Amino acid sequence: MERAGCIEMMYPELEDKVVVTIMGASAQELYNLGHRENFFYLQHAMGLASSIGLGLARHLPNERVVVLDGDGSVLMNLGTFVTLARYRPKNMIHVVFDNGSLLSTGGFDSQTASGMTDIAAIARGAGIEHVAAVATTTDFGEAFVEALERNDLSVIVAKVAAVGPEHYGMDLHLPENGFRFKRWIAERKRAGQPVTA
Ligand SMILES: Cc1ncc(C[n+]2csc(CCOP(=O)(O)OP(=O)(O)O)c2C)c(N)n1
Repeated sequence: MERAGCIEMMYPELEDKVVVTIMGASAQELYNLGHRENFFYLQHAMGLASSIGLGLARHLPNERVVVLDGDGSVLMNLGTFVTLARYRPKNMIHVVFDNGSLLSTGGFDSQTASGMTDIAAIARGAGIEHVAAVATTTDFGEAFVEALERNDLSVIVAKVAAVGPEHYGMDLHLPENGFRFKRWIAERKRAGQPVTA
């Protein structure tokens, strides 16, 4: 299974969600489908997409937050699962694309390539109840639909091939993306989403 196909499958559902991605290939593959103002591509801060997602989910309880993460990134911030389990944001879906690789910076193996490290097991062990481990596009689609229907924190660990986009390059730098993303959230609030902060 390829991540690009999974993201393409998710794309129509992401229209009205608060979306945070890691940098590199995941960001590029989503961007290539067509940027939307509700997409935030977290550059540089490797590992922290789910932490930002958690903050957004708690701040915006009436929005659904979808985080697109990678194995290398999540391995740099394993404590995130413990914090997610503790706060259990019902409105957050955390997708970890596990390609066993640090693909965006040259394709070096990550620790999951060894077969020893099981990210889904780590998430379960941290106390997260709804964790799906999938390896086919059909199972991914089903897990994502179930997560959308569930009113609870969901983690999906998707085993994908270590392949990425042919070209990297987004005409949207971090500050501009950040300002526009913030504005999208503010406009949603003005349009009637209750504010809790
Ligand atoms: C703290 C830190 N270390 C290293 C990097 C460089 N870096 C950017 S993306 C990346 C690989 C990310 O791997 P993964 O999350 O598995 O996603 P993939 O690239 O495989 O899609 C690395 C090492 C960084 N941005 N920040």
